[in-house]
Amino acid sequence: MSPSIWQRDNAEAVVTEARRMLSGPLPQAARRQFLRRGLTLGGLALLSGCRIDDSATAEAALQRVSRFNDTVQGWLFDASRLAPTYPDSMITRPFPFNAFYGESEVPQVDADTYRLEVTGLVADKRRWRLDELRALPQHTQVTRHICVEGWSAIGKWGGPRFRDFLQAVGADLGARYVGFQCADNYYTSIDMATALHPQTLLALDWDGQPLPPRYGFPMKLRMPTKLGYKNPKHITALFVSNTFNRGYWEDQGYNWFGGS
Ligand SMILES: Nc1nc2c(c(=O)[nH]1)N[C@H]1C(S)=C(S)[C@@H](COP(=O)(O)O)O[C@H]1N2
Ligand SMILES: [Mo]
Repeated sequence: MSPSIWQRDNAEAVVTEARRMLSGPLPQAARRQFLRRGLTLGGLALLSGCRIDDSATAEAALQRVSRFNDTVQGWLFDASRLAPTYPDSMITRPFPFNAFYGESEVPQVDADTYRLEVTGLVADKRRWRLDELRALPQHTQVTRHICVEGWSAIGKWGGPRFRDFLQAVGADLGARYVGFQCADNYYTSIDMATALHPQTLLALDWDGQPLPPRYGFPMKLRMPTKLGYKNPKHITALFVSNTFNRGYWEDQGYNWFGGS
């Protein structure tokens, strides 16, 4: 699909979504109160008594705002705009570790038996060994990783461009999403425009060395255009799809697009 068609489809989606939101069941007074309380979950709890009086309805309203946000972010995403890069001297040392568990529970993946599973809308569903991924042209980038928990750090990642990999497997580049499964049962999914962005790397290296286990061995998807939780570590399987899938943190309320 050409970028202009992609943008037009999204523009229509934005208008439809905005119209639905404005005519939706959220009454004006409740809407004002909702905004005044800063759209926090705590604030939502205080809303009992108004017409959004059950948490399922309030949650649904919030979800709708978040999905609207995804649409707008997808629409505004400029596939040719590059995230800032930094000199090696600015790399954060030690680079922080983060996961939904502690560092002692990092999964240990065996390099020799590892195979990346590739399914969905791809011509070639062969599993990939690490040396095959290393045979693709390698790129190195020093970029800033931003975590929603309030920290950011500069790191150096290397590996093939995800775009080159998707082309190598004959992926349908007009499909909407790419989803990921990880060795620690983490999962997430991204929009195809970001998958094809020139700075989106299938990172095999950190700071010139194979990714240490804590940073996602054997491989993570590194996207300087997205927040930390959208960058899956320890990827074991990926799938190209037109069906929307969420993610580990997204299922707990984080915004799906997660642009940074
Ligand atoms: N497989 C997996 N990937 C993950 C996570 C995780 O828990 N498991 N956490 C995410 C979050 S919230 C952040 S901030 C980054 C942390 O990456 P780092 O350990 O390289 O700093 O990994 C992201 N990817
Ligand atoms: Mo994060």
